[in-house]
Parts: sequence; structure tokens; C-alpha cells
Amino acid sequence: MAKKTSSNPAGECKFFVKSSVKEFKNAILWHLERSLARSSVRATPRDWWLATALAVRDEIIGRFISTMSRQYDSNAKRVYYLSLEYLMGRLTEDTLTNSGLLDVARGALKELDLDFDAIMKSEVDMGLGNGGLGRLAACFQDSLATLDYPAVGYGILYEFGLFTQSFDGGRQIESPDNWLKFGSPWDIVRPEYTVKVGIGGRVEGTMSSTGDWSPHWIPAGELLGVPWDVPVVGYGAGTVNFLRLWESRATNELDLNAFNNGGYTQAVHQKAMSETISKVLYPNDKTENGKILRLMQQYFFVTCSLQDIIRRFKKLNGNNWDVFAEKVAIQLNDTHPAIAIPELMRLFVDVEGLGWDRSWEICTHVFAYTNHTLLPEALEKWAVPFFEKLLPRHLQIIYEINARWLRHVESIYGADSDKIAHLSIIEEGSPKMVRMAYLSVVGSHSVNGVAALHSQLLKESVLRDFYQITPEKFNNKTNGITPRRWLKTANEGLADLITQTLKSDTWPKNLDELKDLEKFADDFDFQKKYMKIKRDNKVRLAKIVKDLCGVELDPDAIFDVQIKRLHEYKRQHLNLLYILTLYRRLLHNPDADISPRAFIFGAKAAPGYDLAKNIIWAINTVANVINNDPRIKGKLKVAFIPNYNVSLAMDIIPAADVSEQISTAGKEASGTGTMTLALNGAITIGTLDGANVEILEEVGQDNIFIFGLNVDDVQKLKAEGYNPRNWYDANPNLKAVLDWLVSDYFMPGNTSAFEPLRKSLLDWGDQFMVCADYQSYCDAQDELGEAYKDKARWAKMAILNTARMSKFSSDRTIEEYAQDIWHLEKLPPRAK
Ligand code: 26Q
Repeated sequence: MAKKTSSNPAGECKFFVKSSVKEFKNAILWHLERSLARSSVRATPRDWWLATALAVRDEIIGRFISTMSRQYDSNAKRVYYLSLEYLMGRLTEDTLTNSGLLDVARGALKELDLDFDAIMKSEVDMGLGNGGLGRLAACFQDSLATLDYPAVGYGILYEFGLFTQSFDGGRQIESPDNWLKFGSPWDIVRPEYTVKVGIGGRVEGTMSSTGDWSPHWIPAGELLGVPWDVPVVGYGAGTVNFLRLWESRATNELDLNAFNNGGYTQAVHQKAMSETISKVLYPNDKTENGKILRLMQQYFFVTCSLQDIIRRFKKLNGNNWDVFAEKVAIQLNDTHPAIAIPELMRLFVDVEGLGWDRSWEICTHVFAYTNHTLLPEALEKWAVPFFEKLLPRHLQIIYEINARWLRHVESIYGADSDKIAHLSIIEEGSPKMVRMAYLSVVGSHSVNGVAALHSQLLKESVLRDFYQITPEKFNNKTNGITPRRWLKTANEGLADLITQTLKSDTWPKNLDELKDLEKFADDFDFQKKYMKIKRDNKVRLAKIVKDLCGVELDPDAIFDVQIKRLHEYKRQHLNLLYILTLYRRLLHNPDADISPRAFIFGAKAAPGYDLAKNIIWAINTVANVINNDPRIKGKLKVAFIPNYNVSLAMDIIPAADVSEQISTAGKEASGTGTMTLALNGAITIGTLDGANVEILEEVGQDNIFIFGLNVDDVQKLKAEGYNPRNWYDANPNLKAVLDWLVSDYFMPGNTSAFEPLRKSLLDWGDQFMVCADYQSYCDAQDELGEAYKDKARWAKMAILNTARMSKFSSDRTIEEYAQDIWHLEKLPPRAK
């Protein structure tokens, strides 16, 4: 039995924050009156949420301050996580969980006659991210604080997060997510750390007293970066780190100059331009080349963060640059912050007056780069003329980095022009492009992928030439998810059952303890309790689905869930083809003995991604027909939940029976939804792609449904010349459902509605091999449907999935980063 309280002090669950229900209730009432000027009689649910948030903020602020002074006093090394996205979701409930105040707050609100869950729903999601990459950054912050690592997450305080999605006639409509409209109790402004940011202009040079040419940048304009800190409370509240998010503002000087010259409107325009930079998150989760504002966002938050890091460093270490890499580790979350490499060079060489070689030595010791994609078309590139206009000095520095790098390449391969062209940071063409991934590899000491398969494929494909020259840089860090949010907060029923069964409450910090659940996998009593919790969660989700989609779900049906961004490579349309197949089968034989199914989707499409939007429309249209067809007696339901976000994920995941992870093999770098779902007892149906490979290793082949082509098969089939028409002609079911989709049946009078979807498969090459995987997917789905009929078998599978997910705690991932890449020491709080 895992009861680690005495042998594992780090796992001890003593919370640093303490408060009684009565004290907490009084604090809420105090804030309601003093901070919000509200009487309890007139308070709205939002007022109550805000007062509760302020009360918990008071409780953690002491820990926040003591963490900062401890990190400062010890002059410890810190890791700085640079990410353009943080998909945090709601903060209050998770902060309550991590500070140990959840029961206290629940009790306090109950004494006030309020429904805790309803009050918590007043908080708007902090949706400053697109999907997996942004959510990973959020999970990492939670783990860093929980494990007592000194860390700061840097990013942008977007005024508008990812767009809000609704449906009109089944089609996606986007509207702005004005999440900050009424402010947030979790953002603390730090005006004293405001920094200046230059933009545009030209490079001038002066000859130094020693006869060296020293270039410097004369920017054409300047703006300000104002930092807002969001506290990140570790589980147990021993360490409270923070996210520092930058807001762009116009400088007063700029306004005044233009104003004095009579250019009032110009002044206002410039102010608006400056403040546009942090206005909105780009809604693409694959690179969209060519948006200059995006490059400005990247540079803006990178220079703000680096200036902040250098300020902090100097305060403690003066100009002792020799120790910089002993105090600072910087992780680049994809190439989005890669401009940090030339920017740190500029700050060292031009501003601090360090020589090039010494600066480069420090830089390459400080930076590490995480890659999140294998799709070559998604690798970020910026046109050289853009750089020239926006960041002329950085362009020079990139050219210098490249020249030195290519000299190194030449020293290995000789004057092999092919090799040099392949490895150059600058891609020839018109216009020339800066390859940000190459810049990141050259400027970092570590390059990692996010799942074992992905890291392997990186070495074999997109970064092969780099791997050959510097194999020691390449490593894997399989992603993880925080069990605090994704089990303890999201699935309280299951969390309580685990605590009771293991007779231990330390598992949220030590997920390996879950392995001890294995011995209950066959225990009838435990199975019953486990499946009762699942059913309760399904009842709750069914209510949400009814409210949001108007669709009635049967809690005894299989809840089959696909929640992720909408992408052809993720193949939501393969799922749709199976739904059509089942529907047809039922129409042919309404009494067919199939397990009733509820297919549940959540997915946003990038606003400019037409085919993704066509797939959404198709799913909604088919859903509408199926849900209203009395002939199939409710055996099949399809619900597309609008505006999928972190909060909805927390409602959906605990209620899922089946997790759809059906990307084309070799395309999904990792996938993290797959981990949250399996932890909550959903059985994966998936391809051998990304993290699925490692999930299979952990749960064993009896507890997962694997189907389809693997990476080798995909490559082979491509090489042979894949022709989707052959698969269509050879498979009557596939043919039937694809033809059905464009018939009058689903969209009377508009048979061309889903032509793009059909054509993408039959006429445009079926790039993601939907046709090739169709039959094998249907077979796996049918097998899964059969397996569900055996309740004991299903319960065992679900329990074993929960028990065997410990590898995928983001604590494990962060420990690996800390040891292998950052060489970072923990700084635990002083004893209480
Ligand atoms: C870049 C330039 C311009 C505009 C947008 C972008 C952009 C923005 C976001 C490009 C990519 C993203 C996000 C990518 C992402 O979420 N990738 C996912 O990362 C997860 C965490 O590692 C993996 O689990 C997923 O497999 C991967 O798709």
C-alpha cells in the first residue's frame, strides 16, 4: 500500500496555507463589501466569485512574497519559460485545490447558501492559447511550482484570447473573446518593471577607441512593455511562482512629440498601433506565414522578457557575465520566441559591450528549444525583407550567426553546396526566408521533441542534417499533464475514491502511487464504485450537452469523445465516416445489437482554414439528421459542443468512455488530451502516433484499441503512389458513406455543401490517408463496441488506464527537463 507520508517528505501533503471555514467566509464577505462595494443581498454570482477569488488571493500572497524573497536571497538559478501561449483556463478553483482551501471555500459558500460550482463558473477562461502547446505551458507552470523549482513563465497579456466559437446552421462563427473586459483578480500590474521596446529604423556604426567597428541600432519608434504577474500556486502552496505577461503601451514621449507638431491624429494612430501588439492571439495552430504583426508580437515579448532577466541578473551579480549561464536557463516553446537568440546577442554585444565569441558561448549555454511539429509546412519562416524593415540589426546578427555556422559546416563537409544550402539558416529564393527552427537549433544546447516517436522522427526527417553534426543536442521529453487540474480538480469523485482506496492523499504529488490501484482492477466492489463515478460524470455532462446543443444523451450510451483543434491530420472526418457507417447499419437493421453511442466533439477551426470549417459543418449537419431520426431509437447521438475550451474539457474528460486519438501516423507530435482522458478512465482508440505509442506501452495492448497504418506503412504507401480512389472503389461501405454525404439526404437542395470534404479525399490526394485507414478504424470501433457490452471487462480496462498513467504526470516531464536540460536545483520553502 502506498502510504508515503513519512518516507517521502516532498510528497507530504501539508498545506502551507490554513484558514477555517468561518475565517474564509468572513474574508469573502469583507471583500464583497470593501473591494466590490456590494451588499450580500444584491451580489451577483460574479460578485461572489470575485470576492472568493480575492479571499484566496489574500491567503496565497504571503507565500508569493516569501517565494520571491527566497529565490532572490539565494541567488538561485531559474528557468525562464518563453511561450507565446498559456492556456490556463479558470484560475480560482485550481488555486483553491493547490492551496488546500477547496473544502474550506466550499464550506464557506455553503454557509452563505451558495452553490460553489455555479459560482466558480462565473470566471471567464484565461484562454491565451490555441491548443496543446499553450496547455502544455500551463501544466508546466503548475509542475514547476509544485516541485519547488525557481521559474518564471513569460508571455503576452492578450486583450483578446482565442476567439469564441458558435454555430449558425452548423457553421462556425467566430467572435472576439473579450476576457479582460472587467479585469481579472489574478493579474497584478508591476509598473516599476516597465521596459522600452524599439522597432524599425536603421543600423549605424561607430569606431571604438580600440579601432573596432561597433554597430548599433537606431529604432524608428519605441513602445512600452508593462508586466502583469499571475501567481502560480504549487500544490501544497509551498512555492508560489508567477507568470509575467507583457502588455504593450504607447510611450508618452511619442505621443507628445507628434502632438506638439500638430499631428494629433497621427499621435493617436501611433498610440493605437503600439497598443495593437498585445491585442489579440493569432488563432492558427499551424504557422501562418507573413503576418508582420505576429513577428512584432514575438519580438515585443522576447525583448521585454530578456531585459527583465538581465535586470534581475545584474541586481544580484553585477556585470559578472561569466556566471550568467549558471543563473539563467531559457526554454523556447517552439520557434515562436526564437528571435530571443539574436536579441540576447544584441543585448550582450551592442548594449553590454561583450565580444561576439563570449556572447555566443553564453547564449548557446542558456537556450534550449522544444519542437512541437513534424509537418514541414508548419515550420516557421520569416521573409528577410520583413526583418530588414522591423529588426534590421537582428537581421545582421542572424547573418553573422549563419556565416559562422556555415563555416563550421564547411569545415566538416568541405565546400558541398548542397549541404550548405540544406543547413543554411537563410533559405534562398525570392524573397529569402529566415528558417526559425534552424536558428533555434544552432543557438541552443538542447533540442527536444515531445514524445519518443516524434523525437526519433525529428532526427530522421526535418532536422536530420543537424542531428548528424550535433547529435548530443537532441533528446526527448515526453509531454505530461498536471494531475492536480486534470484529476483532483476536474474529477473530484474519482479523486476521492482514489484517496480512500489508497489510504493516501499524496498521490496528486506522487502519481506513481496510482499503480497500487491495479490490484483493485478485478475487485467487483471497486469496479462498481469506479463506474458509478463515471456514470455520475456522464449525467452531469449530458445536462451540459442538453443546455449547449439541445441534444439529449443517454448516460448509459458509450460517450465517445474527440476533443482537439480541428485539423485534417487529426482526422475528425474519419470519425464522421464511422458515424455514417453505423447510422447506415442501423437504418438497414434498426434492431442491430449495437452498444448505444454518443459521439461528442469539441474543436475550433482556424478562421481561415476552409476545409476544417467544412468538416465542422458536415459533422453538425449529419448530427442534426441522426439526432432527429426516430428510426434508430436513440441508439446513436452526435453532439458538437460549441466553444471547446479548458473549462469544457474539465467537464467532458471525466465523463468520457472512449478517447479518439486517430491522427495519421507520424503527424501528431505528441497529443496531451490523450493523457488526460486515459487518466480519467477513457479507453483510447488510436493510431501508432505521438504519445499513443507510449500510452500503449504503459497500459498494454488489452487496454487500448490500436488500428491503422504505422509510420513505415504510411511512408511505404506514399512511395508506392497512394491512390485513394482505389480504396474507395474497393470498399462498398466507404463508397456508400462518401456518396451519401453529397446526396440530397443530409442537405436537401445543396448537394455541393460537402464537396470540399469529399474532394479532399478523392480528388486532392487524401494527404492524410483517411481512405486507407477507414476499414481498420471501423473494425477497431466495432470491436470496442462489443467490448463495452462486457461491463466487468470494460471497468477493468478503465481502472487499468487510470492506474497506469503515472508516467504522464507533467511532474515527471519537468524533472527530466530540470535534470537533463536546465541543470536546475529545487528551492523548497523553509519548514513551517
Ligand atoms: C505560428 C506562427 C504564426 C501563427 C501561429 C503559429 C502557431 C501557433 C500555435 C503555430 C503552432 C501553434 C501550436 C501548436 C501546437 O499546439 N502543437 C501541439 O503541441 C502539443 C504540445 O507539445 C502536442 O501535444 C501536439 O501534438 C502539437 O500539435
